[in-house]
Amino acid sequence: MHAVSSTLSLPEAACTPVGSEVYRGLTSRPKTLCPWLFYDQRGSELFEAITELPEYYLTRTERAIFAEHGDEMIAAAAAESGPLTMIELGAGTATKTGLLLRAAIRSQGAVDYYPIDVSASALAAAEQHIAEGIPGVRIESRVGDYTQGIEPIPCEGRRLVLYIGSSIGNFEPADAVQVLREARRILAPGDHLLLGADRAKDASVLIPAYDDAAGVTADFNKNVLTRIHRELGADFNLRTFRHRARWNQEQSRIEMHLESLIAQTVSIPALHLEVRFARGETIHTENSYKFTPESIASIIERAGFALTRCWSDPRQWFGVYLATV
Ligand code: AVJ
Repeated sequence: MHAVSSTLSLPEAACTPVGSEVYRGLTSRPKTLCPWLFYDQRGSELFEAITELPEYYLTRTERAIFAEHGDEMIAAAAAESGPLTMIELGAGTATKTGLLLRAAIRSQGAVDYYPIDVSASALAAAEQHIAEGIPGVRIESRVGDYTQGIEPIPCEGRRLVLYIGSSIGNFEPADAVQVLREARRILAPGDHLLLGADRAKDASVLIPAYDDAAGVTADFNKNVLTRIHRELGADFNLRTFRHRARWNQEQSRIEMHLESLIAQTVSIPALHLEVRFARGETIHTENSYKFTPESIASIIERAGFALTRCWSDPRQWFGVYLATV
């Protein structure tokens, strides 16, 4: 037997990204699981469905801001000296980016676009719908985890890094600063970051956005248990867990939890793990931070950027921030 594996007492599955995260999270107190676990194929479909829910205002509000101010955003980020090159972190299928790509094409005729995402299939979908629908985009996608560093991106003019959709809200503030610092490393003076971040608002608007009447967000949250069943053999009974969305006012974040409705032990064979739940105990599956203009400005500035402009919608529910290095 190989020396390294003989010293490890954990089974092989505990060394895969999913296995090690599930092991870490379900042996922690309180129990947690990282939001990236949501996004298997079914989870990605459920997220797309969430973005179309009447209660989930984020996606349509950000899109409306881009529709209204996209040309100004591009003009503010561009320089006389050359074309703007666009880079998108966590691009996914890049459905919202079209408005900004079109704005760039209106101003400079064509645009180089580098979407980065962990999902190769999402990037393939992005390439396909952009090639079909937006002539003038030269697209070169990159598969990878942008939080672990970004490869340099060549360009003649200036770079604009897009980090939209309030993905930044999944990180604790200190980690959010780190993520933006990673982005800043590939930028030169005069390059820009365009950040979309949800704004703090009344709980009566926030809670339904994360606990919708049709139950899509509940299915999205519970899908993580289905994934652990499929990939690690866990015998979760979905009927004994309930979706919970809470507004944590002190930390200015929505928290999603899965609450065990009974005292129970769940076994996860691939991890040689038995997980005990008390009745009412939860797995904390997501934080979605909500920002004031001041709190997001602080994160942007701690990451070494200077905030140059911001835009919002008439109800001031969502914010788009332009910053430079
Ligand atoms: C993709 C992280 C922006 O926090 O609103 C949607 C994910 N979770 N409904 C968010 C999500 C529950 C979403 N982000």
